[in-house]
Amino acid sequence: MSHDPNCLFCKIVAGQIPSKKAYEDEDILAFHDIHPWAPVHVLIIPKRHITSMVDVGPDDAALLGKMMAVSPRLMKELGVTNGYRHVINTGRDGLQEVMHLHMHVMGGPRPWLKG
Ligand code: DGP
Repeated sequence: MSHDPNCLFCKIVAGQIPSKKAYEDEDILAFHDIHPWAPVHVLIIPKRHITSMVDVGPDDAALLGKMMAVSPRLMKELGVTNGYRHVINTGRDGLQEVMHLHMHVMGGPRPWLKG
C-alpha cells in the first residue's frame, strides 16, 4: 500500500488526522468533507496514494469502479433519497486542491430547487 507521509488524505487514511468516516474497506475510505457544498458531502478516496486521475491506468479500473459502486449504498445510508452528484477535480486547472485522488459525492435537500 503506497503512502505519502506528506499527503493530507494519506494522513487521514492512517488516522493521523481525524475525520468523520462514512464507509471503509480494505481499498477505499469515505469521509465527510470539512467544507461541505451540500447537506451531505462525502469524499471517497483510494487508501493507496494516487495523486489524481492523471495517474489512473487500466489496472485501477476495479478500484475506480468500487469507488463509484459504493456511493448509492452510502448515500442511502446517509438519508439521501432524491439524487446526488459525483465530482472529481483533476489537476490545477481542474480545481483540484488536495493531491490525493478523491471523488466528491454531494446530495441532500436543496430547498431552493423548484418541483
Ligand atoms: P478538491 O478541490 O477537489 O481538491 O477538494 C478537496 C476537498 O477536501 C475540499 O472540498 C475540502 C476537503 N478537505 C480539505 N482538507 C480536509 C480535511 O482535513 N478533512 C476533511 N474531512 N476534508 C478536507
